[in-house]
Amino acid sequence: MTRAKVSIIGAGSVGMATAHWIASKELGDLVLLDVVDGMPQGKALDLLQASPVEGFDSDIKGTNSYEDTKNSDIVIITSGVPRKPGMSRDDLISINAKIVKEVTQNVVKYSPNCILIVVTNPLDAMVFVASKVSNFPKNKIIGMAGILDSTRFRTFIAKELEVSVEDVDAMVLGGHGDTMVPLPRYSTVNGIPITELLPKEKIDALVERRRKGGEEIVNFLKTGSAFYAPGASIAEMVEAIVKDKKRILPCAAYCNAEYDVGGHFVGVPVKLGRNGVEKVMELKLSDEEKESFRKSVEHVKSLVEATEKFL
Ligand code: TXD
Repeated sequence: MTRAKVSIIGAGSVGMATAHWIASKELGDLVLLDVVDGMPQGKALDLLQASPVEGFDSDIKGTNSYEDTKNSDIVIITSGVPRKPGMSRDDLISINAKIVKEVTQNVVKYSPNCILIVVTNPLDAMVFVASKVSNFPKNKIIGMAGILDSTRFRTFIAKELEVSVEDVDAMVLGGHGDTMVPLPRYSTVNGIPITELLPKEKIDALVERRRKGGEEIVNFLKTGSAFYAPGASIAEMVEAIVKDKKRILPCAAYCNAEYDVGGHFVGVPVKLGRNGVEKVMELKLSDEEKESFRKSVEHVKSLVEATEKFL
C-alpha cells in the first residue's frame, strides 16, 4: 500500500498554499515543480521541516525536473501568471495558454494515468487546453473554481447571518469570472434556503460581493491574487479523490448533453471520487437561472475560441 503521489506544477502562491493544506491533512506525498531554479527545493524543505511540529508524514520534494513527477496519481497545474489590479482573468489568456500547453505535455509524458486538476486562469479555457493537449478521458480533467466561488459566498452568508460557516452551503454554476451564476435557492443554512432567511436586496448584495470576491483581494494585494482559499479548495478536491469520498462539489467538468452545454468544460456540481468526475449532477433550474447559465457558457465558448490559436 502506498500513499498517493500528488505533484503541483508552479510553486508560487497558490501552489504553496495547496501544498500546505495537503500536507497538513496528510493526503499524500508531494512533489513541487517550478521553472525557477532552487525555489521549489527551498520551499519544499521548509514545509517538510514543519512536519514534526504538525505531525504529518507526507514526503515533500522540490524540483525543476518532470522526471520527479513520474507516476503521480494527481497533478495540479497552478503555473502561470496571476492578474494585477485592473486586469480581468481573461487578459491572461495568451501567456498562460502557452505555459499550460507546455506543462501538460511534460506532465502526461511522465504520468499518463494521472488525474489533472487545472487551476491557472482563465480557468475554463485552461482546462480546455489541458484536455486538448493531454487527450485524457474527460473524467480525469477537472478545473478548480466552483469550490472557491462557493466558499467565498458561504463566508459572506455566514457573516451576514452570524451563523457558523459549518452550517452554510452554497452552489455556484458556470464559468469562473464575472458571468458565474450563484444559486441562492440552492444555498442553505443547515437545509434552510437563504431565500427564506434574507431579503432579496441583501442576497443581491452578497451575490455582487461574491462576484467581485477575487477582485477585492487583488485590489488589496496589488501584486498578485488570492491563494489561501484557492489552496484549501484544491485540497478539498484532492481529499475527495484520494479518499474516494464521492463528494458533491462544484467543479469545471466536461458537459455535453448535460445542461445542453454541447462539449465544453464549465462549472457544475459533480460527484468526485477515485475516478475523478464520476457523475455530473443536473439541477432543476428556473428560466432565469437557465438564461444566466446559458450566457456564462457562451462566454466560456468565446474564451475557448480565443485560446485555440495558441495551441
Ligand atoms: O480559482 C482559481 N482557479 C484560481 C486561479 C484562484 C487563484 C489563482 N488562480 C490562478 O492561478 C492565477 O490567476 C494564476 O494564473 C495561477 C497561479 O497563481 P499564483 O498566485 O500562484 O501565481 P504565482 O505566485 O506567480 O505562481 C505561479 C508560479 C511561479 O512560481 C512561476 O515561476 C511558475 O508558476 N511558472 C511555471 N512553473 C512551471 N512551468 C512553467 N512553464 C511555469 N511558468 C511559470
